Amino acid sequence: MDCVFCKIIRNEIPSEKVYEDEDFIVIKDIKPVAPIHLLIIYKKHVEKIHELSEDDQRRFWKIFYIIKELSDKLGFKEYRIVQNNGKNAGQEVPHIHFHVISGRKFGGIG
Ligand code: DGP
Repeated sequence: MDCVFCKIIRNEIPSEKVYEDEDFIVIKDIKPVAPIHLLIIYKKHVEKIHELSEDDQRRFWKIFYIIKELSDKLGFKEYRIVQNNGKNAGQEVPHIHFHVISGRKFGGIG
């Protein structure tokens, strides 16, 4: 599959991985917008939230565990989570992922 995140998951493209389990990997974003900018990527190729099956949805509880683990490990306690769904929402890579960004002050969204 010609998807950049699938290639990263298969180790065909190098990335700075900070976490991995059977369902998710977490890498550093190649274009960070803050000192800490992580991408939590679902290993299965699903584009958007509304395409997740019930089984997928049950696996997503782990995102909260991963964020807590990484905030403890990397030492960030205040952070923003961004999840873009679809081109008009700003999604560039059509493979579901969550941005976790931290290390500077953010304003309101919009
Ligand atoms: P989004 O716009 O929500 O689809 O965010 C996609 C993000 O993925 C964007 O911040 C840049 C990042 N990205 C794209 N290609 C690569 C890559 O090859 N490696 C890494 N580490 N990040 C990438």
